[in-house]
Amino acid sequence: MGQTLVYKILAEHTVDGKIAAGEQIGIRIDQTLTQDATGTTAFLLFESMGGGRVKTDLSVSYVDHNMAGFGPENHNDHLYLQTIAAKSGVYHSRAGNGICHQVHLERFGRPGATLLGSDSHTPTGGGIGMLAIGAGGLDVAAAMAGGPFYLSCPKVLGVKLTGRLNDWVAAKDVILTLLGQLSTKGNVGWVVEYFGEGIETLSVPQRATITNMGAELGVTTSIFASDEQTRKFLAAQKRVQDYQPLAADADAEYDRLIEINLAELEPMAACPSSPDNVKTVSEIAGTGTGQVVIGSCTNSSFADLMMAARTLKGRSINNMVEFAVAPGSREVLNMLAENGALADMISAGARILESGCGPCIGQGFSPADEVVSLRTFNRNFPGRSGTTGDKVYLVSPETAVASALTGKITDPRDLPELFGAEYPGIGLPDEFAVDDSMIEKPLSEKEAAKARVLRGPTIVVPQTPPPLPEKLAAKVLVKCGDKITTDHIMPAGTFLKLRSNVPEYAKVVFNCFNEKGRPTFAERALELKQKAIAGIIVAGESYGQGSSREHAALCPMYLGIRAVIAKSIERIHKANLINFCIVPLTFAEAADYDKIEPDDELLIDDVPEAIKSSNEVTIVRRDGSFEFTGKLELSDRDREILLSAGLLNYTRTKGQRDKGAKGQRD
Ligand code: MIC
Ligand code: SF4
Repeated sequence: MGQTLVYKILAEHTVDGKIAAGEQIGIRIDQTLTQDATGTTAFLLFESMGGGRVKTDLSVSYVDHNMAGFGPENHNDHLYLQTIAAKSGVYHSRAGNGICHQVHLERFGRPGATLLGSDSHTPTGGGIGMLAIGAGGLDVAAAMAGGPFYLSCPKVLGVKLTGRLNDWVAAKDVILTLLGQLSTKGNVGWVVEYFGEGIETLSVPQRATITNMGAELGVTTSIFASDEQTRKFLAAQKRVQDYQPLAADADAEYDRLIEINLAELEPMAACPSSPDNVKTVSEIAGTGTGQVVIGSCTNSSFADLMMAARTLKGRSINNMVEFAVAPGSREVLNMLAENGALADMISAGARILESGCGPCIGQGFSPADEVVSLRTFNRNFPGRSGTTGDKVYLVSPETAVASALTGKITDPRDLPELFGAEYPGIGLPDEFAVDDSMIEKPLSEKEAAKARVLRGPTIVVPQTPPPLPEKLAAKVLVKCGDKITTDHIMPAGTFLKLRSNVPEYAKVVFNCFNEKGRPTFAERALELKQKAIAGIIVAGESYGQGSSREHAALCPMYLGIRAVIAKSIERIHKANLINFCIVPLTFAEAADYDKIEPDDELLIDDVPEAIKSSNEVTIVRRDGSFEFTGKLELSDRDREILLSAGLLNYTRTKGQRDKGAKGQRD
C-alpha cells in the first residue's frame, strides 16, 4: 500500500515510537515559530530549561498580536523578545512586519520540513507542504531546546479536490464547506491531506487559507502536496532553492475519504458564534451589516487584497459600514502601496490597519452593540471581537467586499449585476517585493555571550506547579457546557497585554462567567487555595478548543486548579493541562456529567498511584452520595510528566537522569 504525504514526512522525522495511528510518537522539529502573545512565556520557560542556543535548524520569533501599546507592557514584551531572540540564535520579525503565519509562509516555510508553533494556526504552513503543528509555548520551548515533539500518530483524512472554483468563490468557501460537514468537534487525532487534480488550480496562499482554518476542525494539522504551484510561489519569493516536489503515493490509502468538487461550491459564511455554524451566503443574503474587516492570517494575502482593491476601485463602500483592511504582511502592504491598490481602497473608504492580528484577537475595531460584523477571519467565538453578544460572520474577502459595498450580506456573484464589476481573477505575482530588513538575524555565539536581555518589570517568570497530592480534595469551581474555547477560559482583547504576568492575568480566568457583585472565579479559587483545597473544572464536549494559549492551563494552575473533568478535551489544551500538572479526566459515562453540581466537593484517592498504573480513577462526592469513574487517557510520557509536576520539572529531572546514565556509561 502506498504512503500518504503525512506518513512520508513522519517517517523522516520520527525519533521515538512506532509509526502507527494512535501510537505516541516523538518527532524531530526542524523549525519553530513563536508569537509575542505566547512567546514571552515560551522564552521565559526556555530560559528556565537552561536557555543557551536553540538546537533547531531555524527558529523565528514574531511580534504581531500585541501591538496597540496601551501602557508599557507591549513594548516591554517586544524588547524582551528581540533581545532574547538575538541571544538564543533565533530570528526576530519585528512589530509591523506582519502576522507570523503569513510571514513564515512567505519567508521561511520549506516543503517536507516539520514546524512547531506556539499558535494554533501554525498549520498554515501545510499550504507549502510542511508538517506544521500548533502547540503550547512550553512544548515549543522544549523543541527549541532540541527535544522531540510528542503526539499521537494521526489518522489521515484524504480530501480529494476536483474541478476548479468559479469566479467569486474562494478558498475560504472550501474550508467553510468542510467545517459545515465535519464541525469543530470530534476530529482530534486526525490530519487532513488534500489531493486530487483540483489542488493544481489552487495557489499556495489559497491552500494556506484552507490549512490555516483547518485548525477550527480540531485536527492536528492539514497539508497539501508540494508541486508546481509551490515551486512558483517559492520562486516568486526568491527562494526557489527551498523547493522540492512531494506528494502522496498514487495508491496511498486514507483512513477516511471525502471528495469535494470545487466547481460545485458557492460562497459560504460561518454564522454567529462558531466557525462550524455554516450557511450559504445566499441563505442569509440581505441581512444588514455595519462593519466589514478584511485581514488575519486566514485571508490577507496579496491576491486577497488585490481582489478587494480592484473590486472597490472607483466605487464607495456603503455609508453605514465601517470597513477596515489589515494586510497580512509588510511585504503585501508595500506591494499594494507601490501599485496603487492601497489608494484605491482608501478612496473607496477603507480604514487601513497595520500588518498584524489586530481585530482578530480583539485589539480594537469591536463592533457596536447589535451590529452585524463580517470578517474574513477564522474564529467568531462569542465575545472574541471585544463586544459581548457580538454577531460575527466569517466570510471570504469576495463576500466581504460585496457586503461592504451594499451594506448587507451579499453574494459576491451578484456584483456584476449590481455594480457591473468583473471578477479580477488575481494570480500569483511573478515576484513578491521581498524585503527582510525587519527580520533581525540572531547574534553569533561569541557576540551573544556578552549580550544583555531586556526584561521589563511587567515580565514575571511563571511559577512551576507543585507536585500532585496523594489525596485530592477539590471543589467544583465551575460547571460549563460544550465547546468551551480557550477564549472563554482566558480572554484576550484588552487583557491580552497581561500575558507576561500570570498573577495579574489569572484574575480574569473564566471572566465571561463572572457576575457583577459576586466573587470572581479567581477570588473563589484563591480562597480555596489558601485552605489547601484544590479547584476542579467540569465541562462538556471539546473543552479547550481554539487557541494554543497555554495561559488557559498556566493561570488556572496558578489559582490552584488540579483537575479538569470533561466529556472530551481538545488536543493542544490537553497537552497544556498535562504540561502544567492539571489532571485531564474524561467521564467514563457521559450521563455522570449531569449529576455533578457546581460547588460539589469531590475526593480522589491515590492520585499519583492511579496516574502511574491505571486508566481510570474513582471520584467520590465528599458526602458519599455519589461516585463515578474518570478516565485517564494518557501516554506513558504524559504520566511521567504529571508525576514530575509538569513538563518543566520533567525536563529538568530527565536532563539529570540522562546525564547520570551517560556518566555511568562513560
Ligand atoms: C488566536 O487566534 O486565538 C491566537 C491569539 O492567535 C492564539 C494564540 C494566543 O492566544 O496567543 C492561537 O490561535 O493559538
Ligand atoms: Fe493572529 Fe487571528 Fe491569526 Fe490568531 S487567528 S494568529 S489572532 S490573525
